[in-house]
Amino acid sequence: RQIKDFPADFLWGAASAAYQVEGAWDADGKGPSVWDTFTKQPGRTFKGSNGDVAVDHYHRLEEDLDLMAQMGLKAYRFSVSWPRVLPAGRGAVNEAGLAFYDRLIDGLLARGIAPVLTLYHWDLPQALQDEYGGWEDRRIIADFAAYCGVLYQRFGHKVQHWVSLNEQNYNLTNAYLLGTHPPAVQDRRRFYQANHHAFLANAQAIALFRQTVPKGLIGPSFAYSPCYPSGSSPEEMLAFENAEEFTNWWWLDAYCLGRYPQAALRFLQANGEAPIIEPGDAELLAAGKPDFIGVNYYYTTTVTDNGLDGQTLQRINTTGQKGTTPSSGVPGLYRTTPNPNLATSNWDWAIDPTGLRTGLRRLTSRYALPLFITENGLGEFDQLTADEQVHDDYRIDYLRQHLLACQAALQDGVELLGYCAWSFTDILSWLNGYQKRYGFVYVDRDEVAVRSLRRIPKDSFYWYQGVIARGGRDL
Ligand code: GCO
Repeated sequence: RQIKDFPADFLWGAASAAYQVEGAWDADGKGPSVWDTFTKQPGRTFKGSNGDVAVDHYHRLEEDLDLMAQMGLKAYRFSVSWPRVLPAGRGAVNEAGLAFYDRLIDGLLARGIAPVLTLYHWDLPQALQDEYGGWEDRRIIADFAAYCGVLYQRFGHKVQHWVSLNEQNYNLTNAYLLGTHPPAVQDRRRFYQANHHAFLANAQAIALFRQTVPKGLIGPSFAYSPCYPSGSSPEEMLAFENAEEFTNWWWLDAYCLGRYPQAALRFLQANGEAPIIEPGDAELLAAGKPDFIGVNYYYTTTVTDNGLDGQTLQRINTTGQKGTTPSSGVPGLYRTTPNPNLATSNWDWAIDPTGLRTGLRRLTSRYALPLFITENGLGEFDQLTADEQVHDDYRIDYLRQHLLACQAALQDGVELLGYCAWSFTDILSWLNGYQKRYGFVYVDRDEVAVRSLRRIPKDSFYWYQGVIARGGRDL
């Protein structure tokens, strides 16, 4: 059968996030973020790792840009650190912070690489957390819009692709249900309220974008884990529908349709967990619909209808043993269960390229929007050989299978703007330090020792270089 080619203007990319790569945590006037504070509390992360230095991208910008050019990247997705630009979260702008992103964006453009700018990748200014509890207060909506406005004014004429909020679902689930991201709360009501404010902030930022950057494209990046029923009984199918509403449609309907899915909303109202929705909120959500959905895809989730007790929310592992898939099962409605059909990574994440194809099709059917894979990749324990190579054939295999799934989805009629592999260099894993590596480029350091920070392209670097050069043909 005929294989559809990737579009000629397909954005072949790789991604990162400010806190995970920049380092320079207090350089040139940057204020602290909630992650600067949180990672320094005992027991929060693997071996107490933090982003003070990370992979020092802030000071090694030119070297990293040259590696991107060598690879032939068409797009690079990065995030801006809010407290680097606005050290107190609002008010005074730190010119030195903006200047760093000017150098980054100009350096990309000079090398023919399209910048994909993420406005928020979890590093909330500590000042706003202290002042009013960050996402738990409606003041965040105006403060986030003001911060975004600074970036639109400064970079709107040279950046076309923008990501609004990165993985609100994953970040706030960890922050307010599992207690593993700052502010480490476990409270379902506060969880839904914080999310409601984030939806409003997202919509406000997009509405402002329409006025300021009329030719740009913007959308949120969602940690999308399509659900499967564990079996075909009617009860299991109902549990599957419940899981889709609670883990996917709650966020994507709010972003794309401007409303919450009905059954989940009723359930939360009946349990006193629904967010307080004020007059005007629905109009604001309707005014801030995205141009595309950013899809961060790592694994599928399989669910069953077995009874649940509320205490079984799994915690993300920070001890260096095998991790667990973060779960937000809802008592009585569904519970996650391993899928016997799928192999898992060393971090227990189901490896499922076909699930990506299925997911892209579902999103297209439900929202009829272009899609942009803003993350996909494999976190593994990479080994540097004695002659300084990394033979990550497992990563090549993972990425190749997922690109084949993208190609099949294109064949199915999905509109796909691009694919940003996670990640370009190795990065600081938020909770897992440097034992869980994702990059095309190995970085010489670990949680304890910063070492040389030397960049060493892995086998996957040369493989992806070839894929891009061939425009995705002959995967
Ligand atoms: C990790 C995570 C991250 C996320 C990314 C989400 O190990 O810390 O996997 O790298 O994938 O930050 O947007």
